Amino acid sequence: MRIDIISVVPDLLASPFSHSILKRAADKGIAEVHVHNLRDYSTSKQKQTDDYAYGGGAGMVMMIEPIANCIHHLKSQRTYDEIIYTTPDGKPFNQKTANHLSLKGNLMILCGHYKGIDERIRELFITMEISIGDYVLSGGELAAAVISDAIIRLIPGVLSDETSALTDSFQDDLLSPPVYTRPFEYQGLEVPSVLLSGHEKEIEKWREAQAIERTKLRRPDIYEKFEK
Ligand code: 6GU
Repeated sequence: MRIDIISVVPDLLASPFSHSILKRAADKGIAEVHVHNLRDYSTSKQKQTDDYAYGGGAGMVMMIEPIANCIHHLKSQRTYDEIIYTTPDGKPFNQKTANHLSLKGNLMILCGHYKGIDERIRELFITMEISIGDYVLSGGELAAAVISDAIIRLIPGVLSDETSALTDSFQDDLLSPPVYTRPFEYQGLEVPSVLLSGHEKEIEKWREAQAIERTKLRRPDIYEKFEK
């Protein structure tokens, strides 16, 4: 997979992809992320990328030209499965969307900023608009990093234990059960004895019951779907 991210603050996106699982995915050649500085695609002298909003009001709007230039440039080099725009008014991102996108070959993500982007960019180029939650971020970069992380870790070969993405919270509409490591006892709290029993079937049953209990308690909205 290849993900191209377009941003006015590309430095914000350097770190998330140079560590741990995402770095390993890149080193193995499974998923490459390329960040593009929108300013490089501005043709104005001051490398302008935003302008005043028609109709007035506070906040600048990202201009069509630099974005269109950048998207045209990238599209001339390969075909994109989706051109995603990160925005608080997008479709709420979830595990189902992550699963769907993890099967794609080339993705482009345009990071929103300021008061937004000229509506015509959305009409002409964007195929998918994503929000990562009901709150407002100062820019779409962190959202793009979140989305990319959620997608890339699902690609076969990225996680060392191939099965571990399948047991994630949400993957079967349940939250994950609690986990423990050494020491056996800490401040009087002991590890549940079933986990030391060696009975694989019993352990599996316990984990399932804990997952159900936890989901019921913490996320009744998700539990409702699981019950059906
Ligand atoms: Cl995708 N972008 C911004 N700027 N804010 C958000 C968001 C995205 N998702 C939730 N809040």
